[in-house]
Amino acid sequence: MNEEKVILYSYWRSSCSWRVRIALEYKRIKYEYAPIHLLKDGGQQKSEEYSKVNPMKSVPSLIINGHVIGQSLAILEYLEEVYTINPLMPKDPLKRAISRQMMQIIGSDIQPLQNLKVLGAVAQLSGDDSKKAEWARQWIANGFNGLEKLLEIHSGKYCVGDEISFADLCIPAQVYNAHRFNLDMTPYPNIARINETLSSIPEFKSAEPLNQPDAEKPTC
Ligand code: GSH
Repeated sequence: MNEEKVILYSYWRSSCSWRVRIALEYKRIKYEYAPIHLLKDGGQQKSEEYSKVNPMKSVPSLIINGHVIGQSLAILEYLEEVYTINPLMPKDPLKRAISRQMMQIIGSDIQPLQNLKVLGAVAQLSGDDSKKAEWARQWIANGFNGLEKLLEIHSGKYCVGDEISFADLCIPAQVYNAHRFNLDMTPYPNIARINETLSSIPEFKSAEPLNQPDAEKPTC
């Protein structure tokens, strides 16, 4: 394996970067934090230089073992396969499938619809900036409705039983965004409970937005 410095391109408030930060902390992988400001300079993710790192012009991207990997869920899978210390998936194949099902509700069915560029398009097409929050709330609720049902069946202390898994890594950022867009969390007691439990785990704490070198005082 080509050992070299591990670099994470990240933005403090990026939900996809947040999941990867938790995994890096959890697996005790030391890394350099390379901030990409998603709003400054028209969005540094769109720069020519960064586009060469990540052709989708988004964070996170991880430089590791001589490779560049984008897409947060692909990064999680890589870390889990290569760094076997502190596993982030159960051994049981069914539990793994359920964890991925939950992870993809957030990673594929919610986050892409409330991403910065999609919210920008919503505002542009509707000609109404206030539609952004309404849109985001609608799609977060749509995903949370399904996720909450699955948690009623499968959760224990964490999303799938009592073992931390990929699904848990996706919870904090999505709940943070739910609050940011003023979604009423009352219908989601399991999501709120698991988020609360996760928030006291040191590796989850270190990955929080306000603990990142590029953190700013939230303005919205
Ligand atoms: N599917 C990608 C992943 O999981 O990594 C999504 C990445 C993504 O949407 N990242 C956001 C971003 O960079 C931050 S959470 N947005 C920039 C933009 O919308 O211009």
